[in-house]
Amino acid sequence: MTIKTVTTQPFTDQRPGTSGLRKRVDVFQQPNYLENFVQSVFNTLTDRRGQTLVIGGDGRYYNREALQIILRMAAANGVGRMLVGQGGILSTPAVSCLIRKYRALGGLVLSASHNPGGPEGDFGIKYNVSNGGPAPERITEAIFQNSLNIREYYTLDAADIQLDELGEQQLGAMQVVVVDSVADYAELMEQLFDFERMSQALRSGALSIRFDGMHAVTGPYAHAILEQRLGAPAGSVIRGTPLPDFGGAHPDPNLAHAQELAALMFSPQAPDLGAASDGDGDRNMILGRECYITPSDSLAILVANATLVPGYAKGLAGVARSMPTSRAVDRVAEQLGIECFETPTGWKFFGNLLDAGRITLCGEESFGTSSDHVREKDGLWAVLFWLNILAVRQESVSAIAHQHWTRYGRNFYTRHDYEAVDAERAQALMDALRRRGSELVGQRFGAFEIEYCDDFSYTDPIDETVSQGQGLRIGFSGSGGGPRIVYRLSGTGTQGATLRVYIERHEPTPERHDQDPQIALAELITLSQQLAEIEAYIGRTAPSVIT
Ligand code: G16
Repeated sequence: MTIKTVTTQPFTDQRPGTSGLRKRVDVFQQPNYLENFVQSVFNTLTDRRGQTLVIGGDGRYYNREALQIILRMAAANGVGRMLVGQGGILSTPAVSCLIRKYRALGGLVLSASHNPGGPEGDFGIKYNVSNGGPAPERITEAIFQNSLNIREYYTLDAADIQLDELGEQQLGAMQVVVVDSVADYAELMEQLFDFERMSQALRSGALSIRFDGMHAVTGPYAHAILEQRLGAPAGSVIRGTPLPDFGGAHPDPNLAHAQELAALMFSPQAPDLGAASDGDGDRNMILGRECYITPSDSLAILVANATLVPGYAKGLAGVARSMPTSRAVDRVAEQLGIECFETPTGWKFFGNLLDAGRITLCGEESFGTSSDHVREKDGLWAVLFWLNILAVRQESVSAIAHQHWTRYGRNFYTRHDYEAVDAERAQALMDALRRRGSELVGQRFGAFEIEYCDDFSYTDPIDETVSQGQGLRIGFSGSGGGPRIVYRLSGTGTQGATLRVYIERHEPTPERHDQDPQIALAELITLSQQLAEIEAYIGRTAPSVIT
């Protein structure tokens, strides 16, 4: 088979964001757009010849076409072997698992995560390195620089690979192995969790679960693990078939987009545990009967209960959270006497700490939690972790959360997103707030006095890479770290800009733990709008999404 060299022109907008390159489908469908980015990845991988790569996606619209294009280009670029998920399907944590297990050079994830799919929706591509985690900034930046100068790409004149047939096929000199999308991942889960105990509880009816696959990638994983291996009754997994447009819904596991599940969990028919995962299976949402657990609290509770789970029975080396995530986990780490790191938003920032064995569990407010078993956040892992805790403690999710808050206090937390706003206006808002930072310190607003205002900068403790401009933090004086408001512009949106405002305050008094967070945080929410002059800059009087 002959290798074809195709002449191309650079696109100027291929800088990866928080998690790879995400654009609207029609942007990716422009002639040479995907090819340019993929060739830029291969050009950056100077040691790719003869190596193994993993590839799979969340099944969204354009997944299969993109896969065939990338496979041909991989063969033309000298890759030795490609492991592909059957039907082109692999969840993000499964890609991470396969890269590690088969010692691959890296992998490509085709997904725009929780963003909507379909011809009018979004598509995305992300490169993961040999530890199984997202490429660090120095690599994504090298890919971007390459994309600005690209003049040609390489491909093969070859027929499509049969993506649905398990086993080996040949594409030019490259071997393509279509692998079972679920098997290796399920095996890894069995090593970490007490499957026997969970299975007994689920089969006897002592424990019940409803898992919402949101018509995205985790459906097949959840059917196989929760229903077939653990014996949860059929129907425990809803919306379990991946669809190219996710059934027309947002595959975003939060109360706004998993409405059927949320309604069930606040009804008399609620099972013990309700959970959902996103487009590519790395996010999770946890609910109990009449009880929603914020991702920040979920991380803190998993850390506090980790030794109940076989894979973590020896205890944790340390933990980490992204900066805007609530500080609930910090309190648990302090009591356990382990290190707690604060990193910028983006899973890639946990990679070095995990590789160095400094942390075992980590998480983010954006519905992401995971451990050192892979180098991605892992939705189903978090659900199994909760199931394992419930099977051991035999208490409700709500009781576990309330006991946790009684011991550590409750970090009331909310995130207000102002989506699809004018990008220049949003940047102007951030610049103005940054400029005013020093004059705000010491000012009092009602009961709140500003103690610090800074632009978060992170120095990686392992390789000392510095990442600046990671979000504006306004901290108020008070006990338990003091209330806090954080402002950031999202790095994953595809339309205009999204302003994220994260609001948090610690409440030590148990009698006040049952308040609605929007009420418990009402004054700070108003203050967050005033301090940044949100209406004046972006013309919005209320957020588009509240989580
Ligand atoms: C990605 C990243 C996460 C990040 C999230 C939100 O998640 O992997 O680390 O927290 O985006 O980022 P931003 O606030 O910049 O939009 P996912 O699930 O979208 O891949």
